Amino acid sequence: MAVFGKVLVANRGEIAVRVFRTLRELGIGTIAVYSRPDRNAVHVAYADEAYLIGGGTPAESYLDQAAVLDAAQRAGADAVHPGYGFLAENAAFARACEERGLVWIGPPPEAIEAMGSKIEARERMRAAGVPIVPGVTEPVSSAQQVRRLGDELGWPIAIKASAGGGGKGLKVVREPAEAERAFESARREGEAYFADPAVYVERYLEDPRHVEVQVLADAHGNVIHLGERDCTIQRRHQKLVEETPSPAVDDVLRDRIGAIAVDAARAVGYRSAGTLEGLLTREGEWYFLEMNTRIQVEHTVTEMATGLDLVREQVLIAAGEPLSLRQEDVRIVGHALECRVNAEDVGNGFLPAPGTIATYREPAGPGVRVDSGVVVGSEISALYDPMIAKLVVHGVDREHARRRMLRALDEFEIDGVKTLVSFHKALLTHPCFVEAGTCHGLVESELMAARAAELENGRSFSPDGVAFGSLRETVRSVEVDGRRFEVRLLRPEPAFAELARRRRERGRGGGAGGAGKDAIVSPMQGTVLAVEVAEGDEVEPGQVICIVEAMKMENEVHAHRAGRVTDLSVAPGQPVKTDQVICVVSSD
Ligand code: MV4
Repeated sequence: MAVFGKVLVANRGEIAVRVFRTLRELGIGTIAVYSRPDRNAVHVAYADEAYLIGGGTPAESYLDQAAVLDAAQRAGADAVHPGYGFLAENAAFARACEERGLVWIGPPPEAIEAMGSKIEARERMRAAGVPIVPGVTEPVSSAQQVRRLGDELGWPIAIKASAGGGGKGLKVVREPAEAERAFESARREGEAYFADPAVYVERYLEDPRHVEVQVLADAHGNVIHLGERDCTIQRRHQKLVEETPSPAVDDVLRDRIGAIAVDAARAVGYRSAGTLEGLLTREGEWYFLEMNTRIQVEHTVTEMATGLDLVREQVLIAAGEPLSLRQEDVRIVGHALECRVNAEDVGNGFLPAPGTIATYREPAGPGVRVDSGVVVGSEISALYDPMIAKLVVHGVDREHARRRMLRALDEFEIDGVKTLVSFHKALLTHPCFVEAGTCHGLVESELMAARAAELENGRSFSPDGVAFGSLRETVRSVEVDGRRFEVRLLRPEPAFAELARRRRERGRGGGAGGAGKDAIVSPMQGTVLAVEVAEGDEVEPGQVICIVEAMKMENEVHAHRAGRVTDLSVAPGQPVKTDQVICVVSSD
């Protein structure tokens, strides 16, 4: 007998398909919901039944609680799985499900709430004996208080939005003089995006690794951990590559942070799958950052290394079953790596690159898993997250997994939209990744963008193994006398420094004649929030020119040199495009 008759998945894309697959294995009927632009989406075709939701805009559909609940009722669903994003960490929605007699496949609403406020989460964790990053467990109310805390904790410090999470609203404050602006900016962001201006302060840890622990808790008091995931490779707090085990965690440290995570889950009465995010310092200290009360994008690496199905555990836990294994039965085997294949333009600051998928061929073979929700003809819409697929591999050790990933990336064929496939080839062949460094700054470097552009038409493997910075390889098919040959063209590759310089010059040059490399351009499409200089001002290198808001984050645009501000062409409230000239800084 199946534990539920039918389950509705309140989500779209790869995670909806991912959850449906497990439901089907469990003999449970699958119900999809979809927005108008998603009528032809893969998750809709996969499910047994599908319901159109959202009278509002398509972007709001999957957030329309009443519409989702109505669909559940119409379909006769027994339970709701929220996936990640959208309503996954919405305590009110979890309660609304339960009030309508629908089982919520997730944690108790009280646990979602406790962890949703990052300040409350810090206080709860501190009280439970969980190590938190040194700092406050109450809201900070003035810039003066920020300065005092900086003197107390030691500079630099981090200001974070209490309702933010995942680094949204994070401000690094290097010295007292920066406190005022960072404090105001963090509060503004909190208020604008989360309707909560509360901020808190932590010591800023330099060059940490992002190490998170997966936990499972059932309704019978059993709590276990499934080891850690290392998500250090990120860009603007978006994870790009995840792996398990962490190259920086040994068995002793794993037991220690695992036990901390289990204590933390117990302290909030947790149930279901959850993740304790933390920072690991070079000294081997692990500090709690926040808890994600949902299934995460990167849960797949843990599945590969443990052989478990985390969604299956979630469903069975929600049905009241005990965990399928005990802590001593958990085995972490080999090494798993995940690359997020987003429709993004690396050459243009990782801007989402919507479009229609024209060619699509997924890699396969030993140790390869692809979780996706697209086919040829699928529309990658600007309305939703640009992730096309997650490419996950498993190998006997990290180097095996890395090479397997490169092989799989070489097999992945996607046309019609720009993707991160070449970027991942560039990153995984870079010595910093090979040596398991933190690679801070590398991801956003010109070098990575240049290398990714080169790899766009070539393979990451050369006959001599990993090619990096020597010969550039392109493969061409030719036919000679009725026989087909693959010809490998090997040409010397220009030095990175030179390539990077040329890219930079191209990027800046576009504007008005004469402005040339003295022009300050917007690094992204967004809205100008504040202009910190006036026409004619003398500025120092690094001084803030203006603040551009894009994708719920404030970004400072800096002067690249000392000089005088002229041709200032933006004002607060005004939209700006990528590479649009903001002003010119020239020395007379
Ligand atoms: C930090 C930090 C340093 N000190 N907090 C928060 C959410 C996550 N996405 C990144 N976050 C950070 N929080 C304090 N007190 C540095 C980061 C951070 C980071 C951490 C690990 C690996 C990569 C990172 C990239 C940017 C910021």
